[in-house]
Amino acid sequence: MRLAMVRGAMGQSSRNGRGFGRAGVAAGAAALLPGAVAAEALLPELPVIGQPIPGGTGFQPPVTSIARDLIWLESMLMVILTVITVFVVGLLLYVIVRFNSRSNPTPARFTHNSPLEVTWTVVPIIILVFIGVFSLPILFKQQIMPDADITIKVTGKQWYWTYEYVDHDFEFDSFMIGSPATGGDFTLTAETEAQLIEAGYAREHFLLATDTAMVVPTGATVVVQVTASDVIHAWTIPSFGVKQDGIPGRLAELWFRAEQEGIYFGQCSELCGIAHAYMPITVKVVSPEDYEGWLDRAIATYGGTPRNADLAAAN
Ligand SMILES: [Cu+2]
Repeated sequence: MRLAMVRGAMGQSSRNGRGFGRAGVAAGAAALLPGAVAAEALLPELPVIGQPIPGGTGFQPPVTSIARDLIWLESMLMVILTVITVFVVGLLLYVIVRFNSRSNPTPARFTHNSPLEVTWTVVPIIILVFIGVFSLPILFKQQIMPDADITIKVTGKQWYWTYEYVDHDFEFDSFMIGSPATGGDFTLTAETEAQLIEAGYAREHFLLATDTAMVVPTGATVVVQVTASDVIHAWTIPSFGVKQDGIPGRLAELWFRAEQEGIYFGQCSELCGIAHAYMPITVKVVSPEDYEGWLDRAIATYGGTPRNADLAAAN
């Protein structure tokens, strides 16, 4: 386990054109990657919308049609299951009071009641069909991939995420701010807090904010291919209503179309080892213009294929 952690923290040194060992730059905000800062620094300040709140029990604000569908379905199911629960508890109470040995000393001896048996078979079937009529279209909407405007391959690793913008041939890693890769030790030190603020987050975003974020524009259909390189991880953004296991050797897909600019957090949702709690997910949803600017800077920073290369190849 220890070996794996060291590898996770140090194995990035020569990738993505960053020619320095990460574990070596453990000092202050400088530990945040210059490349990452260059690509993201020029983005406008964004409100944090998708984050957990202390004591919260509801859903995070939905910003995709998938998330709204899920919340609607959950509310509808809650009504059905409340009615059923109240009905069953009422029946139990009625039986306890009306048919105990004191109030009903001589019990009836019959064993079958065909109309009753048909009813308790048919009514649940009707309830399940009714639920299926609403839940199956929502399930198919999630699972049938629309044509993608942007395709991003996400790979879960012990314990960070790699985002590959496959349309432009570049990738970058995303580490939690405060993890060893950013010079931290998984605790909220003054240094980590300074890094959070430097990167545009606040103290409360410790354990959620990452050094680099996945950046997508509003209104675009984003297809995310989720996989893993070592053990099973799971990629999720609650505000988007998406969650998908990343399984080594398999490529699963999810999609979303985010409607509101802002910062959205998620966390690895499959127990994946000792630092499972320290591989959060940050997605920045920006305007299409800001996305274009970020994309150009990211291509330059991470060594992707410049966008005019497609035109040149076509000529
Ligand atoms: Cu994980």
